Amino acid sequence: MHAHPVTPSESTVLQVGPLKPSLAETLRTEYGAAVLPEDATDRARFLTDGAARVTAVVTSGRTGVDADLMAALPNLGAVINFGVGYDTTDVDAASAHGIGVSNTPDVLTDCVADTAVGLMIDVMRRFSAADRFVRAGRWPAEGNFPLTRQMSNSSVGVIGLGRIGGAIAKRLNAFGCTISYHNRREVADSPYRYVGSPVDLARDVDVLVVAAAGGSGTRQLVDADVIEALGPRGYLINIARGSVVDEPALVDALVHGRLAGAGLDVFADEPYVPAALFELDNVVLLPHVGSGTVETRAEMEALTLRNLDEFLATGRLVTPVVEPGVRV
Ligand code: 8YV
Repeated sequence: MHAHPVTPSESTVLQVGPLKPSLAETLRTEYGAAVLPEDATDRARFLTDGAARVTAVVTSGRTGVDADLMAALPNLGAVINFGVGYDTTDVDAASAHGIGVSNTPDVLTDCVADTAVGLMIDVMRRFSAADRFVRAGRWPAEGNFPLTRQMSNSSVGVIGLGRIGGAIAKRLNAFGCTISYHNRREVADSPYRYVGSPVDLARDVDVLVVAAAGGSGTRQLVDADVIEALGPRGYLINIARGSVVDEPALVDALVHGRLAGAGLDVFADEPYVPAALFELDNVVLLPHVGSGTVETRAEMEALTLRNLDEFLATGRLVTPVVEPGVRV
């Protein structure tokens, strides 16, 4: 139970964008939260009547809060994000206004790392394609499924050796993989080899795993040159954000056999996936499910509410990425 008193007339928690149904329900019943209307006219009316009462927003990486919405909410003190990635929220604008931003780190690390390993095994061993082969009745008709590629003992480059990248590396280490990485900065005391550029990393490895945060700093970090360097025997895994990869270049390389395959949980324009990929058996396509287990989503929900409770009670956040009240 979250014992926050509901005082909508003085201060309002605002839900921006769809949220996990149980979280939306708790926000509504226990915090008296309002939901920002999607429709532009309704939204304008809501903001005219109630913008000044909003002190905290709860949103997710799917929606976020842009600079315009922040400017329209004069008493906003915190954007509380369900999810570790907050690239849809304008953190520079938040800092400039002294608006805090929190996310949900750590609690989803294991599930997202599991997803990366699952995608890597699936695309290299072609399990999903082999499953389709069995279901289509092709085994009796065509005999053995074609041979695939060994995943264990392969060499892997991780782009972004943060919490999730580190958890992926740890798992792959147990599979006998040789791990190197590229990161904004070399990670002190890392057991893995640092490579100064994504192209040089891609040239060296069988598999490139994208685990870097999204946002302007990593936009198309994996560009056409990186994909070419990975080459026709290379695989790309992305569990981070579609924005980190030049998606048209990736699709082109896959369609024309200049890349061996890809395992993708994230896309540039979700929920839309380039239709050209549907035709290919050397890609595994997931609908952004990396953190999507009952256990992890419950922990993300609990951490979101802990941030909200802390903010409403003390003006601080439990897991801030931008501290509230500090104008930068
Ligand atoms: C989704 C994720 O954000 O945490 C992240 O950054 O990508 C996922 O966990 C989650 O579905 C909420 O949008």
